[in-house]
Amino acid sequence: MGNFTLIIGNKNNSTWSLRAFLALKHARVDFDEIMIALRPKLDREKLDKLTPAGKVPTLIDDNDYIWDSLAIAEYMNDLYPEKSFWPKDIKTRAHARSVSAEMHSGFVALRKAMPMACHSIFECPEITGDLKKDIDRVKKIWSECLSKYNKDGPYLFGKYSIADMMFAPVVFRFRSYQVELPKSHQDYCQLMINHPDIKSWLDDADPNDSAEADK
Ligand SMILES: N[C@@H](CCC(=O)N[C@@H](CS)C(=O)NCC(=O)O)C(=O)O
Repeated sequence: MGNFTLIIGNKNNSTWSLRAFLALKHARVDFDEIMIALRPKLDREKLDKLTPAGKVPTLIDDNDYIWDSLAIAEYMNDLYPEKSFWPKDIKTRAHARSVSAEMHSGFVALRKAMPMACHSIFECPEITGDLKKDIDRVKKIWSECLSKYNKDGPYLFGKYSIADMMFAPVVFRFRSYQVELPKSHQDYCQLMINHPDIKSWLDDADPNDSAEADK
């Protein structure tokens, strides 16, 4: 089923592309990739030519386009429900959807202050104001999830799910900017970095793609 092409940005930097890539990997489908440079200079012409919304990620399935990371993850869930993209329990699933939607629509200060560069290590910026609020909120979500669902497994909702995919770029941000974390969060970050699907993304990410775009 499916003849998939995933259009993505530079693997070292494109957080939204990483999430969609993880959804396709979790579905265990074959797919081609088209990479559009976001850094150091955005290839606007190619992006607008190949994607309906002028953004990555965009999935092409035969002649149909699905854009936006969460829509792509949901599409994989619809096509392959047996792959357990979301927790089975209805209340746990509602919780997982809530934190995923929160990640998808918020955390602007975190995104701005700590752009992803998977392979890089930077000095930690001063953690105050909205950045502190965002980091504290991620920590609260992780603490609640990891303590509530740890009987089912080591991921946020026990088994690996779309919620982990949505937070994967945060794992890299925390590592790159050396954010201090409690032991349970450090263990979660290490577990994510060791996940084979995340490793395969990292292996292809070019460390020379910097976090900052050319001005
Ligand atoms: N909410 C969208 C965000 C997509 C997005 O902003 N992608 C960035 C790259 S990570 C992009 O295409 N930027 C190019 C632009 O905005 O011109 C999603 O979840 O997929």
